[in-house]
Amino acid sequence: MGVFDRLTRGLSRTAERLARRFDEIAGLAPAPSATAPAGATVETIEALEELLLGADVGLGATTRLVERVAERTKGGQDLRTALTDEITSIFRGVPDPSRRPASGPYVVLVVGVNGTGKTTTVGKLAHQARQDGRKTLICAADTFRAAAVDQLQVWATRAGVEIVRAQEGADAAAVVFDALAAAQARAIDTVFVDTAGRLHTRVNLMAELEKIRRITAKAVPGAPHDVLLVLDATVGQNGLVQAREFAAAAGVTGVVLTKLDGTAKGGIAVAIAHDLGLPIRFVGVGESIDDLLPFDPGAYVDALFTRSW
Ligand SMILES: Nc1nc2c(ncn2[C@@H]2O[C@H](COP(=O)(O)OP(=O)(O)O)[C@@H](O)[C@H]2O)c(=O)[nH]1
Ligand SMILES: [Mg+2]
Repeated sequence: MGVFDRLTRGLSRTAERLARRFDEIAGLAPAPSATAPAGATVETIEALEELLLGADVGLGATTRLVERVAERTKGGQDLRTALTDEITSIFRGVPDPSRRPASGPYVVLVVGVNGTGKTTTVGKLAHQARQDGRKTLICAADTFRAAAVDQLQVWATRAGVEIVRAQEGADAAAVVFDALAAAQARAIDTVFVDTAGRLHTRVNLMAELEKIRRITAKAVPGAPHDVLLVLDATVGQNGLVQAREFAAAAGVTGVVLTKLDGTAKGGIAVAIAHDLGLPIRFVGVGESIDDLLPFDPGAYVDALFTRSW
């Protein structure tokens, strides 16, 4: 199955909720004619607003979308084109700060609260990197729970990549330093660091992530090249609150939106781009090793709106 088909399948719950109702709403909007002037009616716009909020697009993005869609339909554009264009432009308006180093390892920190899918995502990313022919290492910096290191070990074996791990309770930043030293000594191309999602307090966690960042920069100048925040799509708008906190402490450069397959509220992707100004880099559409897809705004919008039902 191609990437687009897999995205479509992953988004099917959201699409079902959105597309059917959208078709009804679009059906309410009369085509402009000599007697009926162009422009969606107030009822149509209100129904659209309700639909977007229900799909977790969020208040800010929804307000922008309905205003612009109303304008465009006044100009004679059809509702579907207006909406899909405007959603795509929200994604395209977000700068992507990620960069690959000219030399030395490309270092990616993976952060986020417990249960969002960090460890799974590190496994999937490592698998992709290895498939692309990169020499890949993963680092188990979630030292808070022994089970977390064991879980990452399983993914390392599955993906066929090296792992640097330490004992439970070891200093996470020290493990990262060791991993980066090993990566440089072994001419590794890509390093993914799995971090803790919970410590004794949230303040401790943020302090630890800051320390990991500092150590990373010390070990590999210019690193981390990416800090990926893993957000669980099923959590909805609460994810945005988490995201702001992590973005401030960890210098997040992009988002991985997981569990899109398990929610009808995949509109959260739009809220992330609009409210946080962060690019969505990958989406998780299942628990298997290849259930991670690069995020493409056009494909996302197509998967949601341009299917025939
Ligand atoms: N359906 C689905 N489940 C996922 C996805 N990503 C992760 N999971 C599941 O979410 C749970 C928590 O994942 P884990 O990687 O341990 O989260 P962590 O605590 O952030 O490291 C596990 O049961 C994963 O299999 C996804 O994209 N789709
Ligand atoms: Mg984990």
